[in-house]
Amino acid sequence: FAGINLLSEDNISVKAPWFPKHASELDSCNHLMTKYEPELDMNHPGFADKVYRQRRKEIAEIAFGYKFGDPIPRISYTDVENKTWRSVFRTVLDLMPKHACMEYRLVFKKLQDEKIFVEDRIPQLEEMSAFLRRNTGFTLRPAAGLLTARDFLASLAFRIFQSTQYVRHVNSPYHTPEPDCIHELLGHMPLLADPSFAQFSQEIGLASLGASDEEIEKLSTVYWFTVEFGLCKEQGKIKAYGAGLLSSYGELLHAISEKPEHRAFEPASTAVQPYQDQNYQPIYYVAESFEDAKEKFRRWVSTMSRPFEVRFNPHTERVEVLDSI
Ligand code: TIH
Ligand code: FE2
Repeated sequence: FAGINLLSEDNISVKAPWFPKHASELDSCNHLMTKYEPELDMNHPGFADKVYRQRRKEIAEIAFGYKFGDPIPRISYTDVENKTWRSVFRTVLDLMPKHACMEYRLVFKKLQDEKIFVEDRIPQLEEMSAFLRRNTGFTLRPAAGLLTARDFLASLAFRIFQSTQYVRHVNSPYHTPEPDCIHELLGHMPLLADPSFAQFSQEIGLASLGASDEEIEKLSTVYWFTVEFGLCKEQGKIKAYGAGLLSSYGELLHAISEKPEHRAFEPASTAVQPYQDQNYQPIYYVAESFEDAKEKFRRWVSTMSRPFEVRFNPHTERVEVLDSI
């Protein structure tokens, strides 16, 4: 290992913005963006619904009080919340066989076999976290809402996914501009249990540690067009793997229709493409496969400016910082 040295905290901070070195430091990576909140956004379907806003507050408190290592408190979901879940769950069951990628379909089946995915109740984050842990080592921690890109991406470096726990408003089951637990559970969780995809997610996270603001913006754009809204090829057909498509009946049908533009995934150009976060995307990027996306991503990341390398040590749950040669 000639030329590779572990960097001390003092040396890192001269070279880059602060970032968490141990999974427990994610306790301070929970800064929220104030976008699409029912309290602030008049167009939010929950804006005029006092009961809904109160419920959101109650659930947010759990995330604010959460500390690394705590079990995720269970939520007793109401009949209305479970009903919203059921409507979305049924549309996924309906569309998935034809339009979701194979990796998603496989894990979905596993989740049904283990009775974690059933139509009449919302799965608890704690049971989902245990499922992910035994499949890829990913775990969950509760988030109060939409986090800053820097905080959200940092957690992925530790194979930790910050997940909301509240439920979208019953009046907009098939598309919402903000994440909610239906989106996290039906959109993200199945693929986080796939080894290749879990690796890709963690690599985006690792690349974000200590990155400049401009690089964080690029990485979150890549994340947006892959993990959230990615399409991929499977035996000549276009399939969905993006979580925002799999949790939104409305957008999935739009994405695979003739209406939007489909482009080949190419990190350097994808990273600078402005995106739509209030409505359906006008452009989607198509990956050849997860493996191909990962390889292209790695090549692109190696052109970034960070003057050191990082690697995750799963035994200590610590990120080690190496001086690059
Ligand atoms: N639009 C998605 C849905 O309706 O399920 C949720 C989100 C995806 C990405 C950001 S918010
Ligand atoms: Fe998401």
